[in-house]
Amino acid sequence: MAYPFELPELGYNHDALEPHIDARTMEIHHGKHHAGYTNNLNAALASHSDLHAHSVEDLLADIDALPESIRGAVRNNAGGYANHALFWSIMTPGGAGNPSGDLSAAIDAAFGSLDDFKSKFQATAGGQFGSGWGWLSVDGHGSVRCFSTANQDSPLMRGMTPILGVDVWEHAYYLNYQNRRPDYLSAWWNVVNWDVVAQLYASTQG
Ligand code: MN3
Repeated sequence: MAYPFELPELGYNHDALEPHIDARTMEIHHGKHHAGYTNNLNAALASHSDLHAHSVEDLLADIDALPESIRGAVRNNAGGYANHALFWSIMTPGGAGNPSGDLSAAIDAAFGSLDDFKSKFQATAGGQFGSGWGWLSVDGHGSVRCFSTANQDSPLMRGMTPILGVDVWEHAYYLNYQNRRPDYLSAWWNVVNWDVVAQLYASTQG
């Protein structure tokens, strides 16, 4: 996937994640916010044909190599493009599966147990000041790491591969939860597609 980037399909209806994420939030989030990042990313790259073959992952992993004139725009909008594409893909109506096999072992090794990971993840994402994301990412040694990033910054900018991410920008939850970010994060586990997360983890293991 490279320039021109296209808004990915959701893969489910706007109301499919209710009651945990409401249909209106999904409409605006996907159709306006994600579409905006997509359009702005393409606009930033339009006159830089030397970058048109690059994947969004490559752009983010090598962000410091980009021309200064577009670096900020690509950081924000390639991040927004990739983060949301992952976010939609790791959710499914009613959720799916539970960590098992290698992913389960990696989570246990890093955090002690799945419940301990969930607690840390919720505290980390809940504690991100202002807008950003909470992540489970795989580092260069194949270990899983939990941290948050500000704005649309991607774990790819730190040399890590995100496999689970939650959007904690207010646009992701405000209509339904207002200021109650912790309630949104607690409910969010109900729509996580662990089967996809496990596939993403497996794809990082040479
Ligand atoms: Mn968002």
